[in-house]
Amino acid sequence: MQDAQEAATEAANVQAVPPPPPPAEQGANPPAKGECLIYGITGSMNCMGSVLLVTAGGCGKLETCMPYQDTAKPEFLAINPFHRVPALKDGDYCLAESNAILRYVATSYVPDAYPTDPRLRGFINWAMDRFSSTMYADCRGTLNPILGYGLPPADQAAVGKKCSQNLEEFAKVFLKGKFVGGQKPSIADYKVAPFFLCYEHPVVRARSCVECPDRIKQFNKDFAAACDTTGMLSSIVKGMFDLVQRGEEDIDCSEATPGQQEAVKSLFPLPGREHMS
Ligand SMILES: N[C@@H](CCC(=O)N[C@@H](CS)C(=O)NCC(=O)O)C(=O)O
Repeated sequence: MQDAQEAATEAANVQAVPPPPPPAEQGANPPAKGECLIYGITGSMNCMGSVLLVTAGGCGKLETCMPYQDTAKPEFLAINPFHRVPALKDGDYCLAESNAILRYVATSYVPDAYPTDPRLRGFINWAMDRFSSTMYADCRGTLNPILGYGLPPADQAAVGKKCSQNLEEFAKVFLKGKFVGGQKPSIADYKVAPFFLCYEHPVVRARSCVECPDRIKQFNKDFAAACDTTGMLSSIVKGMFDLVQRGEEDIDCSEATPGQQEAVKSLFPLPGREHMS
């Protein structure tokens, strides 16, 4: 039986235990080990940065979610009421918008991709903001029409030229090192890499008048070597645009890899994709 001294010691120990956390709010108890689900499709370059980051960081995976179809279902709207992919679920925590997802995943599980040094972090954020606020518009006028999301712009040559100039300027300002993050890829690199790889495909030059700068092509090689070691991104991008190049009328996926088939399937039968931005 317990004597009085043992009981007193036990009571003191119990009191020393910190109080329980406040009642569960969304995200109050993130799992110790990341098992992030990235809702989206491989055919969406907005999604691929997050998919590549969780894959490289070993902290999550893609959960296929078709825009305009699955994104309208109540179970998806509970994750992202604004419909769009990518969206993230990490335990009971939900998040959307590709930049927010990249920041959350890196801060939680892949810290090397989002260094805490305020100056480097500021530079990385600057590159991400530059892409989102200005260069994403270039994608709408160059990549999206090729993939069937909307009509080509009235002056394709002008839009292609502006896009090429913006790529040159991005390279001059942000790619003084190997990556935006310096020697190591950062979340800004994950953000832009899927789009930059698309710009290198010959069909984008032929149809959208984009001249992909050599520095961007070099970045694509470096990023593939560092972050796309399985070739997931490169095979999907090549597969999609090769198939587009062969003609939308007769898309034969029989020789494509399963990843490419999934990417292509995710592109062509989308109802309402012309409204996609
Ligand atoms: N600004 C958003 C853009 C996301 C976006 O445009 N997603 C498209 C697919 S690429 C989408 O989910 N469209 C479906 C819908 O609007 O229902 C981001 O960076 O995450």
